[in-house]
Amino acid sequence: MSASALEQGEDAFRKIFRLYRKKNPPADLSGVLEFRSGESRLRSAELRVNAVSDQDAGRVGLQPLGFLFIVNPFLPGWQHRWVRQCLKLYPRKPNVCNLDLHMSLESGRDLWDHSHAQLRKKSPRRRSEKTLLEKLRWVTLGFHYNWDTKKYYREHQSPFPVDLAELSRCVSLACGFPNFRAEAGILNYYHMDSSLGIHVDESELDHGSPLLSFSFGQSSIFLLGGLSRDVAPTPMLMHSGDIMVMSGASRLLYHAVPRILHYPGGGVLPPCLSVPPSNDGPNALIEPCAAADWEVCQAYLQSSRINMTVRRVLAEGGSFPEEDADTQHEAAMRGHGYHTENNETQEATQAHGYHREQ
Ligand SMILES: O=C(O)CCC(=O)C(=O)O
Ligand SMILES: [Mn+2]
Repeated sequence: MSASALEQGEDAFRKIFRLYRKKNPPADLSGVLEFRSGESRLRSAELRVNAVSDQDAGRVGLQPLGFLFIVNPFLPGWQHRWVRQCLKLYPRKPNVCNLDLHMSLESGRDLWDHSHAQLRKKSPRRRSEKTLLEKLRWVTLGFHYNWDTKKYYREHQSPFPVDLAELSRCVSLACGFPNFRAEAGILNYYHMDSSLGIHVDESELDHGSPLLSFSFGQSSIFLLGGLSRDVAPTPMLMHSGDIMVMSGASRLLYHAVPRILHYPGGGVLPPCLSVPPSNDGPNALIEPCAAADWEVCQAYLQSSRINMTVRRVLAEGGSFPEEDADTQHEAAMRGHGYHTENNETQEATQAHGYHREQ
């Protein structure tokens, strides 16, 4: 990109971010990669259980796998189950979410209990007051990411959900990463005006493991850039059920989500949930989503997108750097809502923890 195109403080990535962030008039999407289109720039591959590892590929001179995009591999009815987990189960304690500090729920009630009746009842346009579920912005799992210090702490962790760990194990294995371990998860909850700022995920102490990303609900434009923000990013469409694997050289690339959009055929899941039991493996880790639960999820997803990223934090045999235990404890508590910061301010400036790009 020519230097003259760079306004002050405007790098190549931010220029593209702003282009796609714009709603009036909306950006022309003809340059955005659509993996379902079968266009010639893209090579497609089936998700294979015995895929080659980067290490093995390197031994025979094949380029490493790098960035992988898997077009929705979920069986009918299964995206619904993951969506239900993201809305009903994962926001529960001991997991951590952006509403922890500000939530004064009656004892025994959680976000779902609090919101489901309201959500089911009315269309978003007719609801003046947002439900708590609609105010949910992020949930952290496993080693809880600290948004203030941008670190993980040995002391601040809870058990990683077994079902999501197993999904992650299967996907990473199928992509040739047998050593992946789900140790931390960040779930991002987006609405139609949300965006995720330009960032690199480098807080994990092991960058040798891939980062797995699962998307559900409305579609989004995902920008994948380079090792510096001076590299103009490639825009691509991400739809419900799609999985991205950032591995190898792509693990530390700049990326962002400038727009959530209603894309024809992209984000809306079919209403039918009744998966015949014969289609359900005998050992299914998560139960089907009940019709009543799906009504709530569906109302939520009409104008929302959910993304789960799963990360390995520690290298094989690795450990957290030795820090003074008090410092660690204090830092772990800070940034997770144990201090009295105003939620509105926090939400406005830090909707997803990554700073907002305008
Ligand atoms: O929502 C997405 O697709 C990206 C999420 C992401 O980059 C993150 O959580 O670090
Ligand atoms: Mn990221």
